[in-house]
Amino acid sequence: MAVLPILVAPDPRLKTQAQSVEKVDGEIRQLMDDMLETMYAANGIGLAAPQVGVSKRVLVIDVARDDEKPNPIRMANPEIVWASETEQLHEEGCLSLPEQFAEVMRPTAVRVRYLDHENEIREIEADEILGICVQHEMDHLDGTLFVDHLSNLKRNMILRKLQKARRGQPATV
Ligand code: GNR
Ligand code: NI
Repeated sequence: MAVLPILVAPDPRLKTQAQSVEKVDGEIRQLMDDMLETMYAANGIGLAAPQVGVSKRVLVIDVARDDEKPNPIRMANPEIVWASETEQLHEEGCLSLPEQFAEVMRPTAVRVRYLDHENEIREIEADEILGICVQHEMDHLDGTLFVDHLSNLKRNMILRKLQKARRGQPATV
């Protein structure tokens, strides 16, 4: 297992469409486990492979609270097979946009088909924070950040704040 560096915007690797996985093999399983370790170390509830510089359609999620037992979810090639008509606003953050938050409108619930860590096809219906998180992570696989759902004005405000916060900080890998 390994904690990997998390890319921060603006980085062109966060804007890139990720490639499907042919099969969930030992290498992808290792990537999933490294991503989980990285996500837990960063106190995140989800992480997508592009955030660690890997352009593959792989993501991990754990929305269990600190007082609950961990519930890691590993997905490759996730697809939304159904989305509710109703949408909801919810405040989002992103490890690649540190300390920035905004309300994003998304379907209230989705049904997702994916390959699990044993290369088995699975489907889950996700709502509440899990539904939001899985949609947020799947966006990363298409090079989309939560700020891309906002008005140009709000997006630019956040990106400028981020640049200002980073100015003078040492560059990271
Ligand atoms: O840790 C995270 N919290 C979060 C909160 C609200 C909506 C989405 C998220 S995902 C984020 C981790 C992350 O950046 N995943 O890509
Ligand atoms: Ni994110």
